[in-house]
Amino acid sequence: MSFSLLPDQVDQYRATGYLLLQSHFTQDEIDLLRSTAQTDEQLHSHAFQKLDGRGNPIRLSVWNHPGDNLYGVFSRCDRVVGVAEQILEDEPYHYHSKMILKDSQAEGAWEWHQDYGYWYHNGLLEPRLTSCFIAIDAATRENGCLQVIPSSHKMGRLDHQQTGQQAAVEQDRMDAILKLYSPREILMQSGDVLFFHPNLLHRSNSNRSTQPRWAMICCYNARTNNPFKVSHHPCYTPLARLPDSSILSFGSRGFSGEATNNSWVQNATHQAARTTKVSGDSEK
Ligand SMILES: O=C(O)CCC(=O)C(=O)O
Repeated sequence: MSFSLLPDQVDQYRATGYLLLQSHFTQDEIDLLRSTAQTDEQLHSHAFQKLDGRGNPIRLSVWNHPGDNLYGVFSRCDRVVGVAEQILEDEPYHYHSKMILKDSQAEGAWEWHQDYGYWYHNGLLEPRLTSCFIAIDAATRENGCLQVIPSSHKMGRLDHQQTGQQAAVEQDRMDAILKLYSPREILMQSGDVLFFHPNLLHRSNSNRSTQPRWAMICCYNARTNNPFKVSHHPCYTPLARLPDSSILSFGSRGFSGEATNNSWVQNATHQAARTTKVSGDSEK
């Protein structure tokens, strides 16, 4: 029987802006994902660095379409797409996925931001998207787990400003938010997943540990929220869903095992896309 959320879990997502699902993937499935990613030259050669507000780099790879590779199987499997469909109450399509390569001792941090803070500029009229953070490694306080501000998605979209090479919530507003709301650390075991709303405020610290904290984040948009203009992320593209059993039967084929993959989002494009408009600009 395929996985589906209980009504309480949907309510929890709507109330807090996120939902943690423990052991959503088995250790065999996650071990396969980790070993495939570790040895995938294409994944690493397409990775780029972004600087945080203190000038420290974070490393990630971003791609638009789920290819004929193991990452594509994860992002198309019922266990993920089915939850996205329940959350969005609409047909989800793959907006993009990224591999966050937070290595041991990596100094880069993520600033407080909402993903819709910059996705808005891609022509999306509503924040009817959801992201699925798949913990490949355990995420701890020491290795820079995700931090969220529960229910912050209810603040609506906030203005962001360029901070290093990231878009971050304007500092005076963020200071005010932190006086009133308490961030929560999302501690995760490998195989856990976190679904979160695109207006949920989130960040993460640098990795001060000897353990990596890699994660794959798959982002979905609702079919009826198709962007009104072309951007560097796709318009509605039907998603070919796969049964959950496909993960283990597919085996270890990453980007390097594919003939070609033209859906990489390169550093410069991603960078430009995260460059935000200043407050009060004409897009408001
Ligand atoms: O992996 C993390 O800690 C945060 C990633 C993130 O916020 C993003 O990709 O927008």
